[in-house]
Amino acid sequence: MEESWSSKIVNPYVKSWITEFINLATPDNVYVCSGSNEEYDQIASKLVASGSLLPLNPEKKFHSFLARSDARDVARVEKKTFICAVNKEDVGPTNNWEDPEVMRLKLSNLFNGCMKGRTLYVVPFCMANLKSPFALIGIELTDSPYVVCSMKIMTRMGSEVLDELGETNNFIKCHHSVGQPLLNGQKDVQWPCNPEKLVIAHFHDDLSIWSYGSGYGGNALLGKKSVSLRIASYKAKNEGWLAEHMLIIGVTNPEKKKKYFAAAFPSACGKTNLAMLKSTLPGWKVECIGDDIAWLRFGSNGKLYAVNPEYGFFGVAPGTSAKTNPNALKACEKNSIFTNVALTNDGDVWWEGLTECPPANLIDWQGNLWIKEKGLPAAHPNSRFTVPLSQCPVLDPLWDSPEGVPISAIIFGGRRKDTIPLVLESLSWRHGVFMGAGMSSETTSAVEDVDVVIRHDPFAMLPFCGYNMADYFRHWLALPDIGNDVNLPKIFGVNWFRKDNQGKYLWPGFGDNIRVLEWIFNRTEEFSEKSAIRTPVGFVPSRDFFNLSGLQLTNSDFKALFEIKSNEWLDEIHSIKNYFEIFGEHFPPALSKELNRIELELK
Ligand code: GTP
Ligand code: SPV
Ligand code: MN
Repeated sequence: MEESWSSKIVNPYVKSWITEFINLATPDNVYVCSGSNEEYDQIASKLVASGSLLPLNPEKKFHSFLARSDARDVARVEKKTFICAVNKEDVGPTNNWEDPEVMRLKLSNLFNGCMKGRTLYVVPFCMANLKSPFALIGIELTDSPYVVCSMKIMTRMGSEVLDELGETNNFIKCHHSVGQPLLNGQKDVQWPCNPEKLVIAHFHDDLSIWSYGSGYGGNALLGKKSVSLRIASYKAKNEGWLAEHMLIIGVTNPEKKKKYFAAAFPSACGKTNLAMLKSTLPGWKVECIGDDIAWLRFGSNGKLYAVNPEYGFFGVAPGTSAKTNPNALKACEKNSIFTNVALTNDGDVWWEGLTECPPANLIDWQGNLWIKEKGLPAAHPNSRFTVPLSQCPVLDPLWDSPEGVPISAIIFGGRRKDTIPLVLESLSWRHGVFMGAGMSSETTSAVEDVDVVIRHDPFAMLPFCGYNMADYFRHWLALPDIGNDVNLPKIFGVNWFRKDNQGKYLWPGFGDNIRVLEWIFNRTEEFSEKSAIRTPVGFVPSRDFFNLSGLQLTNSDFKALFEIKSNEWLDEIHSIKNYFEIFGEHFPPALSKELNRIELELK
């Protein structure tokens, strides 16, 4: 067994790292992934044979599968996500901290023998184009074949990555186990996991990641949140760039002029939808580069350039329909893995919002006949599709560009029923950073869907910033000093979710969000003095410069969408002020100044 895996690994650092890990986790077999399509099919077939994957009807969803997770393993678990550094201060008040030595001891106990009865897969992957100056190589050691298949879709995975790595030790060490060893020939379950012992740890000292107990999403596909946000943001701070929870789009106007925007919204607040927007305005076009993560660096011309480090979409299924996001539906017609959606009796998938009426004889996400009257959803609210980026019908021609695309606007957004207008433009870079730092968003409790709680989520990075968030604010404030001949993007805020007194959304959203993009586009041009009105909290559109053609929006709705109410904003500022206090001495005074300015102007 040993010869076969070690003959595929020439890099001495990788070899000794794997050897050490084998001694700890004691898998029965070791397999080095080549990343080929044949290999994907072989692993998927094994998962089908064991009942972990269900092949869908190829006439409905070609070469695609349904996975049903354990009901206790359905989403990221923030409470069990840790950043480990010697000083608690380096991690800040928004992260769970653990001492590296304490955590290493805990992990060595957890991982001891954890792969008994299983195969250890060695998954070499690269975030961003292999030839890009942004590229970051990782190797994930995992005992989950579902993770292997997902990593093949979500990252550039396989032998070329090892070739590119050569003999260097410049790679992120990712360790992952579902935490359920199979002892004495014990039979496997459909979705092995160990939720009671779940832990996802990130280390500042060697940038390694250790994830135990979950097979789901960001907990287990370590290239995504763990490498590309938590570890990357920490590296970015030290190296003068940014790793952000942002989509990237190209926007073309009727004159065929094109600009690129990046937008940060918290989880389940509309990134995938905006990333694939189908314009309702003639002549305007949006093309997609990424829907979740952006890495941004200054080019030699002083502009910020962005790449999407990912290779696939891991998108929220519920709510995705021919009306809201036709491009996502097209993307997942083939070569897709669906997790925790419902199954139709002709071997297709279904989720809430896909069609108005659910089809008859649905099997719910847990594999039982769905009974509508019980009032439970057929698909889990966090059910997802995993599809290759290349299948997006509106993929931007520069999606794989090693240098990335120049960003003209950065957009922050959240889900807020009041206070925040449809769109705002920051008054300055510093005010823009304040807008990001002061972001908050509603989280609807997944099942009951009643309690609306607002949580502060700076830059939509609350669960993903790999170091002290206040130092992250400082990093953003310092960007004008990092870029030479600085040509920074303008910063905007958006809110698609403002409601009227009856609790109805004031804004149609989705394809009509192009109207907001149009205004932003035009505001990034030079000729823009008349198109906005200055308020203490930013510029809002002048009515004549905001395109409402073809929309049935009343005067009072327009007013309600854009209104800045001083009483609401004073409450908002008060809440932000209280929140900022958790950061103590790390907090940058520039943001306090900005806050005081707004407060004074509002009074
Ligand atoms: P993550 O993948 O978790 O990071 O989520 P995301 O930010 O990509 O969110 P996504 O685009 O998947 O949207 C989440 C939910 O918001 C879905 O139920 C959408 O239907 C809904 N949504 C997205 N855009 C709009 C909009 O413009 N208006 C309204 N009302 N709902 C929207
Ligand atoms: C998010 O929660 O922001 C996601 C899904 O994109 S996961 O990859 O599971 O983190
Ligand atoms: Mn996300």
